[in-house]
Amino acid sequence: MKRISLTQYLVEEQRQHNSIPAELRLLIEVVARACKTISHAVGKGALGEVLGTAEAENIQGEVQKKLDIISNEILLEANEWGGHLAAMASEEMESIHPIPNRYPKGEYMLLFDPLDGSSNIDVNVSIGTIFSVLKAPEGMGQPTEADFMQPGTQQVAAGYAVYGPQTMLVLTTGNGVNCFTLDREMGSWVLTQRNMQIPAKTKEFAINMSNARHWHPPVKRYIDELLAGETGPRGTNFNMRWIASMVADVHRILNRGGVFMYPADLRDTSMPGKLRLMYEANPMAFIVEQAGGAATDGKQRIMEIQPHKLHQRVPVFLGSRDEVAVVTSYHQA
Ligand code: AHM
Ligand code: MG
Repeated sequence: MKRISLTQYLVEEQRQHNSIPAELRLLIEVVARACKTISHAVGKGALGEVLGTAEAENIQGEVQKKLDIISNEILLEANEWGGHLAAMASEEMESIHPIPNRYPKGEYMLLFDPLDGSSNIDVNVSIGTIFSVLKAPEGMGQPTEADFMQPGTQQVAAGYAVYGPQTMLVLTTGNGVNCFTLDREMGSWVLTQRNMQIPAKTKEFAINMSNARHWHPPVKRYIDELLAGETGPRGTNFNMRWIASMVADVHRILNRGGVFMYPADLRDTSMPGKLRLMYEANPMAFIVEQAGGAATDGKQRIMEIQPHKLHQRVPVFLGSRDEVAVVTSYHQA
């Protein structure tokens, strides 16, 4: 098999479709390199003294794991000096991170969840990094949070790395979804799946069932129907998977279909749902749509939501098109 590296893929993509400007290509390569470093730290586990809890809490009041902080620093350091970025924002930092004055500034803005699936870090279950790239507004001066308030449709690239039995990078620049596997000996990303497609139909769903008593009626109705099996209204048996790492759940859905849900529930008042629009929902929605799937908040396309704050949370329903359509229609009924 002829091996195509991430660099070769990006260069050829740029030549054929002109869809990846050189600056964006370099930016993606830097992010991919940072993910390689994170993968290395994750792989060391206790031997690298990276497991366990740090003494800090993040902006959401969540206890930070050591690897949350290490991954955040790796991404910041890797991306600061390249000259492609105007600013960054991270799930782990309260406010945006402008590029320090000692470095040139570029025309892109990078957002990331440095280590998603934190509850799985210490138990050796797949975790990941999620990222999203926006263009800086024309004539932007000193970057502010307002510059980031762009709907997901404005993303120029999005991707995730999943640190599992294999480390993989899944990427879209708006021209389909491709998957690269990290060759750990060579230290390079090798194209292993082209043009990933999510089957429109599925018999598999993913939701944290322990929240069932708090769900709103449309979600309860939808899940009840799935659970009723072949004698119920859906006339078929559904299977359930819940990894509690969004990257790993989405990766499974990209490969064999399924529907992933993290709904708002009765406990939420000001902050609906758990997942963050800018670091989790938008990049995953872009990837899923580019793979022929769908992503809504129950009412509208996630990528059309106008953000109003950096750490905004949203309900998420994504994956196989037909199932997302059903659960979304129940919210409209
Ligand atoms: P995190 O960014 O703090 O790791 O939280 C996000 C994660 C998702 O990866 C996952 O889908 C969800 O939280 C799991 O939540 P729960 O523990 O409620 O099942
Ligand atoms: Mg996270």
